[in-house]
Amino acid sequence: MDVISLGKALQAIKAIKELNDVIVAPQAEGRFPTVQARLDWIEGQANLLKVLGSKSINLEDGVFENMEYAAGALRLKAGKDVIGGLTDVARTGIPSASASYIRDQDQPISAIDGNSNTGWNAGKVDRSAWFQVDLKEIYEIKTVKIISYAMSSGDLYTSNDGVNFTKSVSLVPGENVLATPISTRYVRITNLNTDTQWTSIISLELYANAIIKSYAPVGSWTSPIIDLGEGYLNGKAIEVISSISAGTSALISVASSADGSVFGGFSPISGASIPQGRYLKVKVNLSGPPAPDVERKLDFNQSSAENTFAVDTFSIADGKLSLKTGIDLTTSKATLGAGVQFTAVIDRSQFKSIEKVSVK
Ligand SMILES: [Ca+2]
Repeated sequence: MDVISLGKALQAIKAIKELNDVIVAPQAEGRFPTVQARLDWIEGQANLLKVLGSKSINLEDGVFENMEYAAGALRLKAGKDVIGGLTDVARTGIPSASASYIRDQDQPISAIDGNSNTGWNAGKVDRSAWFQVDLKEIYEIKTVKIISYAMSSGDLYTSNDGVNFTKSVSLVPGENVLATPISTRYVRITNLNTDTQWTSIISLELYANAIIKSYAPVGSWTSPIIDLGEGYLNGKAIEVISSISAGTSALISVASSADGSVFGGFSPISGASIPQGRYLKVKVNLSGPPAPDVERKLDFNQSSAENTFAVDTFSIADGKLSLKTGIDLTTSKATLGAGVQFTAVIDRSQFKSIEKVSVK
């Protein structure tokens, strides 16, 4: 993937070598009075030569830190998906349909456009017609809202491969709150019973918790060592042939070495000026926008690991986290005259004030 290209003298050096081969070759004898004159001429030509090509870097190789190569690009490493609030995931899906006839003005997209004045329409009664949405991810669908011109019932099929579909639930017009969420990537609606009316879907809404992709906030990629060749003269420029996603910052820097072993520090590319050396390494630092906040609810009832708090003698978590207003103390009992004496020790330093002491 040629995202980063080093404009340099490699091709030029090759050309010089070819030039040398020709000029020094036997058929060129006599053109120069001495070998030195011959070499002087070659040197002069080399100075006139311009860069003829470039050397590109394979982004799949190198050292990755919180970055990865995917879909032809360097990107920040994907993290754990963040679960968002309930949303109509059909709206961002890919709609399609099969029917013996579909009216030109009533294409599948119209069923998921959020507009109640438009719809997908098979144009006639067609019980075998189906409408489908590829949600592009597997979602847990909790509620299905379907509006048709005239349906009385329909069937919802699910699939994760878009090929093998299984009947999941029957639908009624309007809102269908599912007893058990349906886990699926593809949703297909068929057997729409529209009696004598056109088989159609004006609106299909599939409510599931949004899945928000998260990525490492920062990362870097360092290229393998780039050898500009034995005849290296000087690096001319580094060109970044790419686009950077909105919200992502990229810093590209270069380190150079004369021997391919000891490299200087990385310097950000500025204009056409790059560190000079036969061997180069390119480093890309990416940083993305802040990860979306995860919605978390804490109920302070010690019911789960996330909800478990270390409470001490004076604090309590029973649906809310609070300080105790009463402390039970261990007492000792002794006979005192005709009655009984209870004794307990209160550590006065633990309390701001003591309102009441009572014996149960
Ligand atoms: Ca619509």
